[in-house]
Amino acid sequence: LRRVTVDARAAASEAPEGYGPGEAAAEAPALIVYTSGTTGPPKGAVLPRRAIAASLDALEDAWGWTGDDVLVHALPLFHVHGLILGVLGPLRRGGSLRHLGKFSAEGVARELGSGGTMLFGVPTMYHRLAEVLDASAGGGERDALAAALTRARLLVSGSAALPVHDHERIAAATGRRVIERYGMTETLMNTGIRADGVPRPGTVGPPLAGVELRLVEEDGTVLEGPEAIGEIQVRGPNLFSGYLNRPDATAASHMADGWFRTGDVGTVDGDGYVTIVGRKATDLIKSGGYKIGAGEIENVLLGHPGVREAAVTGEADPDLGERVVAWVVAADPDSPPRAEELADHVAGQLAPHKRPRTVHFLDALPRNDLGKIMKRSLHAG
Ligand code: MCA
Ligand code: AMP
Repeated sequence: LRRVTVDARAAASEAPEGYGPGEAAAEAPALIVYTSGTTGPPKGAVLPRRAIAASLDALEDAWGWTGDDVLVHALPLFHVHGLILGVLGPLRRGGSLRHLGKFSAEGVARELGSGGTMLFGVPTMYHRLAEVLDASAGGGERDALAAALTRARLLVSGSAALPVHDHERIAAATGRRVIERYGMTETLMNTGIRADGVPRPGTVGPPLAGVELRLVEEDGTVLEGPEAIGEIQVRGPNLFSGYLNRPDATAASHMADGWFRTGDVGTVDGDGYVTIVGRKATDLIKSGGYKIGAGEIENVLLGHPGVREAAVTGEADPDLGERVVAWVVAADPDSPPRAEELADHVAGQLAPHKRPRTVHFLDALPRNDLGKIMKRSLHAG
């Protein structure tokens, strides 16, 4: 690639007020990252410079992240994980990044085996690494991967829960523990296992420096103690400044005193380690680490001429964590659209990762007396 050297100081006179060289205002928006809700179009989370700096510096503290680190990953660069942690992180520390372009176990082995020090990934990627490590016939590929993972300084998983089974398979093959951290587009990073801390598979570690975290009951009661299960709320310099042009959604997501409602349900043990046990909204699906709103897909399916009614659910999937499943009543039951046609329709209008991986055709959707679709009984089916 051609290398372009930019003289930021020389360009200063052309920069708009507040965006020249040196530090722009801490509250100035740095990025607007879109995130799916349960209904309607995605919302733009406005992330100020302050939040990005605070979150990356908290990770520096937790992981001893320095300019000597060489980060390896294959994350998409349009989300917090790949863009903020995966690109701005190395830039802020003065370190470097080797992006694989497309995820592969072979690419991970190559880059961690030749100087990479840290690996960031979503659970689907670690699951795929565990599959290679497990393969008895893996031979050279398996051994090269095991050696590369063993050499790395830090293996970090986030964006969704890494199943304990995958944790254990990687530990058995490499003697190394993957550590988890818990974040969200609106809050950036909330908790994480420290590099010098005790890894505990299934937990996401204690709150990062500067982050306050509490559990709250449905009625607003703040819960205490290791037995408590409640909604995780967070407060700190890592939080976004609001949803773009959506004061209603911003207000709905915040408590009066600055606490943000994550919608995740968790517990906190005696050492402050947080475990995520579920999520309040059943209409949010996490597939391959991507957050996907069921309502958004239902609306697009309903726009297909072959579909009369549609409901979308998330079902457990060993590779993707959850997979998008569509339940469809065809406009003409005698000639329903093909499942691939519906998947292509969603992939074309929204994004390929939002396409249904399974389509079930039904004569009618189960509804309660108020006409609301009973999604839980679809799961049972
Ligand atoms: C397949 N493809 C299609 C179709 N079917 N394209 C169009 N129409 C179709 N019907 C294409 C896809 O575009 C893709 O192409 C290729 O086929 C494979 O697609 P897919 O099967 O979906 O990919 P995969 O291999 O299953 O992906 C697994 C993955 C991916 C690599 C783990 O899910 C991934 O990158 N996840 C990362 C998500 C993430 O970064 N989340 C962070 C959110 P092509 O290969 O050319 O693209 S931030 C967050 O959660 C917070 C802050 C946090 O805590 O981190
Ligand atoms: P997003 O809105 O795409 O940024 O996704 C944020 C959500 O991902 C959180 O609210 C959690 O539900 C989930 N998440 C992120 N990291 C983890 C983790 N380590 N374990 C479990 N869930 C996670």
